[in-house]
Amino acid sequence: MNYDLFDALAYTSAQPEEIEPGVVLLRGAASHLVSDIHQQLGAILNISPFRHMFTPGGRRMAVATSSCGPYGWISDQYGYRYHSADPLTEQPWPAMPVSWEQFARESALYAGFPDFLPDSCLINRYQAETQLSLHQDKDEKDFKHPIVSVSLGLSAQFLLGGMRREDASRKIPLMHGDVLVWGNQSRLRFHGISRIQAGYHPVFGDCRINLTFRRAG
Ligand code: MD3
Ligand code: FE
Repeated sequence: MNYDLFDALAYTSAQPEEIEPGVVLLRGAASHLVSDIHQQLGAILNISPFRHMFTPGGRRMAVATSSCGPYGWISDQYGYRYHSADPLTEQPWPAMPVSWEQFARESALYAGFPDFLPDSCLINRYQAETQLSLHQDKDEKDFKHPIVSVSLGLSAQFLLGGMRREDASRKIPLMHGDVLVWGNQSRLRFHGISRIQAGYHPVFGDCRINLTFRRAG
């Protein structure tokens, strides 16, 4: 599949917004890729289905996760980390679809990160009433690489915090097709997702799906 974000953005009215230094919001930028993503996601989840991981402290996570690409994010009694095999199947994670990787690279390039080569895509599923509390993403080896996130299905209120947990956070609505790229001075910002409201999305049904493309290793 041949997808060009630069072409796609030319057809959408929304302009890229730098909502904080190092955080670029591309409203609706993934819209053209939705049916491709939906189809490929089905194939990925047939190999590595959604599951609820446990925190190192033994709590079941409300967000269900899977991954694709060379590395997947895992959490268990030994900690949070990236691993090259799915602990559920003990097999490598499903391959990252070429169209996804291409899209993540183009989004990063658009936001000013020309050398982004993702080696992991974490797939999060939120059902109604699920939230993700404020945290930092710091399990990756090198924070010079950005993270690209794609929101799909039900909308969410994204909480964009500061560099310290106690800093005030801004609420930003994230809708189906929205893309966020964050890096540089914002790479270690605290962030989270407010409780998801029940609803029904024509393609993704009763949930919100978020893809985050990362350079883990
Ligand atoms: C962080 N996921 O998987 S991604 C995660 O929507 C995670 O599923 C959330 O946090 C989700 O670790 C949010 C989007 C995001 C966007 C901008 C940020 C995270 C950010 C800016 C700074 C720090
Ligand atoms: Fe995060």
